[in-house]
Amino acid sequence: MSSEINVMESIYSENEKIADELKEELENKNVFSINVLGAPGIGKTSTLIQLIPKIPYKSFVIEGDIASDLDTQKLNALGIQTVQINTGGACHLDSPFIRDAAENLNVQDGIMWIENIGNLVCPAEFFIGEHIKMLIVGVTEGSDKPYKYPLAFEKADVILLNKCDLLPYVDFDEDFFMAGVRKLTNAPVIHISSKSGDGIDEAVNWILSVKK
Ligand SMILES: Nc1nc2c(ncn2[C@@H]2O[C@H](COP(=O)(O)OP(=O)(O)O)[C@@H](O)[C@H]2O)c(=O)[nH]1
Ligand SMILES: [Mg+2]
Repeated sequence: MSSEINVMESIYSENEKIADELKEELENKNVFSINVLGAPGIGKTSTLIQLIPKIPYKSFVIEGDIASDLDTQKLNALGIQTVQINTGGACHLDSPFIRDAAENLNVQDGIMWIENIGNLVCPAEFFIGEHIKMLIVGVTEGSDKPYKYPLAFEKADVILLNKCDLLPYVDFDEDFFMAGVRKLTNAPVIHISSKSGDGIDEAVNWILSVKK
């Protein structure tokens, strides 16, 4: 048992060490990095497609998926410089993956978006050199998610509540959701729809207000 703990501790600390170095390298290159977290299908790629054209800086995207390069194809077709990471099963991205991908993208002077593997558990646990974590949740997931997945909310610098165009059709208890969120964090919660584009300007303004 204790050797298991030691191995886990050394995996975490090696990841953290590389993440710290990577963050410094990114700052030297004037790159601001955003780690995008959220469940599968919640609209991470759709939100990037809405946000990126409205950001007055060059964007670089790292797409994390267990398999396939479908999102990368989609973004590249829109002229967004994107590189794919396939973890082959791992449930989160770690900093060595990101360091290699950033080198591959030759990032400089801009924003590096990292679409993490779709889930609300492991990606929240790993610092991967980012400046901020952007959590995307949705009205279709149910209002109990802050209660069930607290770490993702606690770690988020901003929370985008997506698919608000579907509010009339789903049972989403916003008061219950917000009460759960506010027990964990004071991070802003921005209502968006990546289908209609509602709320995207507010999200862009928030990102620009924190960008270094
Ligand atoms: N109605 C609605 N559908 C959305 C919205 N955002 C994403 N979707 C749809 O949800 C599905 C998954 O979106 P995607 O961006 O691929 O999610 P990801 O897996 O988190 O990257 C797609 O069919 C999108 O068109 C939204 O705000 N409203
Ligand atoms: Mg995606």
